[in-house]
Amino acid sequence: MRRRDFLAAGLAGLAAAQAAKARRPNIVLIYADDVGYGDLSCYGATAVRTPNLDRLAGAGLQFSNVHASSATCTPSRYSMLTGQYAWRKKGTNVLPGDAAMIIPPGTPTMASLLKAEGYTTGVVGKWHLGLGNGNVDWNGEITPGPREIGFDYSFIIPATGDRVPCVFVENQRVANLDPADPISVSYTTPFPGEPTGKDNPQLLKMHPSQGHNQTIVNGVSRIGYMKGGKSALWVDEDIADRLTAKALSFIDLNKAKPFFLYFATHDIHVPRIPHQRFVGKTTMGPRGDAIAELDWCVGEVLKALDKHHLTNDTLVLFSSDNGPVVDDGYKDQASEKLGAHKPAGPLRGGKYSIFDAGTRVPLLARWPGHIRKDSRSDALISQTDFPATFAALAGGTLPVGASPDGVNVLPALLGQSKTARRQLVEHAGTLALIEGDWKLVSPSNGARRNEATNTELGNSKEPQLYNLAEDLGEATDLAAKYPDRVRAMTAMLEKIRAGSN
Ligand code: NG6
Ligand code: CA
Repeated sequence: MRRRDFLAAGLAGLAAAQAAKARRPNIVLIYADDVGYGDLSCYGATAVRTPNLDRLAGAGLQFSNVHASSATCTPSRYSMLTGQYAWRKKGTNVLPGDAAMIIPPGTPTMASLLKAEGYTTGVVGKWHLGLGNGNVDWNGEITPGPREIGFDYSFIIPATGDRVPCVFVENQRVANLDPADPISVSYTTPFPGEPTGKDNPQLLKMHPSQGHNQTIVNGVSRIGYMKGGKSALWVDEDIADRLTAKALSFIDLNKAKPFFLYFATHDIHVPRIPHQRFVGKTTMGPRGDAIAELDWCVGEVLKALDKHHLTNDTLVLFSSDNGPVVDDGYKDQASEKLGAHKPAGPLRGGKYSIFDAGTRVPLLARWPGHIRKDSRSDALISQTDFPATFAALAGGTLPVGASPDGVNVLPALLGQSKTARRQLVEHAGTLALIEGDWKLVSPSNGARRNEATNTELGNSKEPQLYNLAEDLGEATDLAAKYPDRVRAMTAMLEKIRAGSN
């Protein structure tokens, strides 16, 4: 080729590459907390209406066989961000609010992979992956944090709504902190003079049913002790508004270039204290009203995308970090007012459980022009697949060692393929393997039930085998009937556990 032709070809190639890059969608991942498979009206709920989530479902693809990696928050989030099953890594169980960050800086995450492809990345909402190196000074810069694993912008609840410190951390500094009123946090020792739920129940507007009886913030006692930071303390009733406002301003500020927003709502985790606007929206008390509030948050994001004419250029995903729980430690009438609502829909178990309700969660995906509206998929997908899938969507390749347990499920996510994974591991204390229609639960010594939350955990000293195609509710254990299948699936689970997928 002559030099001029060579240059022209090169330029054309560059233009094509740029055009291809220009078509890459923004990604908004809305990640709810403790929302069960039966909690949304598009998944069959009738006691609560979720019109915005239903609109999202109707404009895109609704999945029926998608799993959080684990039946609690921290491990699910760890797996979803890194693409590595959390059960492979020690220290990834539910964390206290003063824990060190469990994703080492530099680990490839869904955020860093997209950042490497030119996306501006942000996280707004619940973090619960630890911050700092183990001895956080909440009054200075908190590092490492989201920035060190690929987020350009962060506005986070450090752990959970029920754990101290009850403050937002924006770009790794406590937001609205008055330096004259520094924050101290301890998970072992109360601060003299600071009221606790245990000793001052008369100060509470919501009482614990289990634990949650330490420092009182905004009339609610929490897990852990804190003092100081008065101007920075959140007001539970305003959390959804505060987070949604930050999510919308991130979209507004970054609308000109590809962006990735991980919007991790506080709803519907305890303490469930929705804004007055949502109180009484359902007959189910705070748990139902928190679902209505969550739906509002989703609606605000969809409206903002419409307003900025970004709807057709944005892949919106909605999912949850683990299954549902009714009483999770506060007396909020969730059990009394549940009525006929089935938070797990047809599934057995719930949050904390190795039965399917622990990890099988809603997933909605919308990208007009790319995902057919009003479609359904029963492809088997793990949230652990998101990093590899997002990287593929952005046109990137995975660095060696990145996302070791993730699969690129882009064709299934866009509805172009009906199938995704062949198998997947569920985690809730013990492990379970789903392979096609079958599910094997590994034997364990864990309790069968959690009496405090009234959950069937699903543990048994014997292996259990279920046929999910015929028995989605895991009512009939077929292990005794099919010992060969139990043996084969046990061997496969061992192989995966040993590290080869
Ligand atoms: C439990 C808490 C529960 C919730 C959960 C973590 C008690 C009695 N229960 O230990 O309220 O915080 O941890 O939830 O303290 S998660 O969704 O963040 O995993
Ligand atoms: Ca959760």
